Amino acid sequence: MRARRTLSLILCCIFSLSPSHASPTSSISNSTNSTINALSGPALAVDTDQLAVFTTRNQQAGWPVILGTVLRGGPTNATISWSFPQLGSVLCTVSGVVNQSCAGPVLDVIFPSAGSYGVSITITDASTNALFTTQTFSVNISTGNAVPTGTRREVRDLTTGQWSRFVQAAHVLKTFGVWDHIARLHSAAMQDKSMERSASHGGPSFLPWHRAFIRVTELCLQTAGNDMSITLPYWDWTFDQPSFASSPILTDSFFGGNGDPSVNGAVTSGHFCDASVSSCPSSSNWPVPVEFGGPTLRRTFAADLGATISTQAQMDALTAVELYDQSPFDANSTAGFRAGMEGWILGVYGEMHNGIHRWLGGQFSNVPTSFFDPVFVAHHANIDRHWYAWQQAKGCVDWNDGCYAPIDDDPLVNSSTPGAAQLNGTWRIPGHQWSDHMWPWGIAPKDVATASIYSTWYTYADRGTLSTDAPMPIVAGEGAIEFVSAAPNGFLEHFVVLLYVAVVVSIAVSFL
Ligand SMILES: *[C@@H]1O[C@H](CO)[C@@H](O)[C@H](O)[C@H]1NC(C)=O
Ligand SMILES: *[C@@H]1O[C@H](CO)[C@@H](O)[C@H](O)[C@H]1NC(C)=O
Ligand SMILES: *[C@@H]1O[C@H](CO)[C@@H](O)[C@H](O)[C@H]1NC(C)=O
Ligand SMILES: *[C@@H]1O[C@H](CO)[C@@H](O)[C@H](O)[C@H]1NC(C)=O
Ligand SMILES: *[C@@H]1O[C@H](CO)[C@@H](O)[C@H](O)[C@H]1NC(C)=O
Ligand SMILES: *[C@@H]1O[C@H](CO)[C@@H](O)[C@H](O)[C@H]1NC(C)=O
Ligand SMILES: *[C@@H]1O[C@H](CO)[C@@H](O)[C@H](O)[C@H]1NC(C)=O
Ligand SMILES: *[C@@H]1O[C@H](CO)[C@@H](O)[C@H](O)[C@H]1NC(C)=O
Ligand SMILES: [Cu+2]
Repeated sequence: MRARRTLSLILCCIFSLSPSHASPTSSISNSTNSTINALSGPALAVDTDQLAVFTTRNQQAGWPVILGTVLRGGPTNATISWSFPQLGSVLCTVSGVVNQSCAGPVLDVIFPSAGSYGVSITITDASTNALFTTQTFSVNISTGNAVPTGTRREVRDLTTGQWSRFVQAAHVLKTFGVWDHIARLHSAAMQDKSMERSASHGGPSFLPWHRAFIRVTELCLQTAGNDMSITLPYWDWTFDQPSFASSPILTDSFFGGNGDPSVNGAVTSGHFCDASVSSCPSSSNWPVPVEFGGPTLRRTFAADLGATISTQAQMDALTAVELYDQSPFDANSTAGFRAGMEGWILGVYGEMHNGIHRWLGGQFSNVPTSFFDPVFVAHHANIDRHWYAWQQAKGCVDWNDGCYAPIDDDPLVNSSTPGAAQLNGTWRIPGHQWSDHMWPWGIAPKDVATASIYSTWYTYADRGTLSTDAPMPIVAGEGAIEFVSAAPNGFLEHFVVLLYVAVVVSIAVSFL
């Protein structure tokens, strides 16, 4: 007996209309307006009366540095141009769209090797071309991980101070456009699909792609909070079974509760909510772009009647699986740790990762919008924790012993593998094999799945291990409070024009 279930995904195809007035700016210089590293509040690269610039600190070579801006005053229609002299005519990922000219309020760029790189940013009035401000600063890129090994803890095990530093850092990223930049990338990763296997979901790279993705987020949170002790909290949701609906994680103490059906499912209280409703403090305002189901964060708990939450017994069974993945290496794989954890082996392990997304509803229930809900990082840190524990239990040091599949030149990938392409005479599923560059940053599974790498980045503390971690400022300075409230509402909309077309895709999920 096979039943069918349809998981609806809204795929936002992003067409960029890069502003035609965004021209190279190397001819403009104004040395009196160049300030290097005036730091206060979060660890900002620039912090002047006119402009604040966020830039990921402690990033290693080959990984993306995300840059975001807040203008204080200035033209309502501004042209924001960046240049990276040592990189030459480099392309950027602007507001989630790859390979754009480096213009716009938020973008990311990859510095290929370690060193100190100059960055200059010039802001002009788009209508008059009048200079508003120009700043230069440096970004220092390290050879490897430059952050002390962190400890990721269960949400409930954070101290009150740690939880509030995490919340505040998330709001700083929101203010600088960085959170939404990351969220748009998570959305755009859905575009690259072959046989429903995308760059990030429905295939072997599901686990390494998300490990890299949330690690970038973690470094941004540390920068925003000027605190290297900030780590991603994980949500051990099987622990909340059987009374999942009363999980304290889904209350105003942590990630907030259900949406209010009378206001279209908007979340109206807690740390991430719609401040146009009186029960939501203005400092908790968490707007979501309209094209991603905004303008508010929405949730509709258990509205998807088919959504189920896997149990601890199912999780225990899954973590005993020896094989990482197997043919056809997609959502139809009927065995293997990856497919089970993602939630495709329903009859044995339940819905795992997918079930949590569906049960919460709102933005979180659709892949292209899910990162706009901040609970994403705690959910995916938990998925990553289980993979990490699985790797450690098997003694994984690399792909050997079934620790990753498909490996490079894997004979299990052939002409009948869905979505396979013949490259240089070998059948491959691009973006998913051990050394393949994963979209969009070019980081490979081997860059995150080798024991010597991931075990030096962070470890996971068992649930119930109460934290005593002290803050570790990156630079001497105060908290980030100033930037949580300083940003004018809607400041992002003035600068970049993006057109989003929603395409509804259905993935048929078969289960026994
Ligand atoms: C540089 O800044 C000064 C001081 O505000 C201003 O007078 C001058 O016009 C600026 N130069 C350019 C080239 O915009
Ligand atoms: C971006 O450009 C680089 C270099 O031109 C190219 O190798 C890469 O495939 C491009 N990425 C995308 C997603 O188009
Ligand atoms: C901003 O200025 C540019 C150049 O003058 C113009 O084309 C564009 O329509 C303006 N955008 C807004 C939102 O005013
Ligand atoms: C920077 O430039 C702007 C616009 O030209 C000017 O109003 C401001 O005074 C300058 N700031 C400094 C510190 O020179
Ligand atoms: C980068 O390194 C240079 C020289 O080591 C140092 O002066 C500067 O403060 C550093 N910048 C940042 C943003 O850490
Ligand atoms: C899974 O198999 C079904 C047929 O059983 C097929 O229709 C579907 O396209 C397959 N999905 C993927 C992702 O290969
Ligand atoms: C392709 O690989 C699959 C899985 O390893 C295998 O079952 C199948 O027989 C192979 N097909 C061909 C044509 O080699
Ligand atoms: C293709 O194969 C040749 C011969 O084995 C090798 O030299 C070359 O590097 C390969 N190219 C790519 C892109 O893998
Ligand atoms: Cu997810």
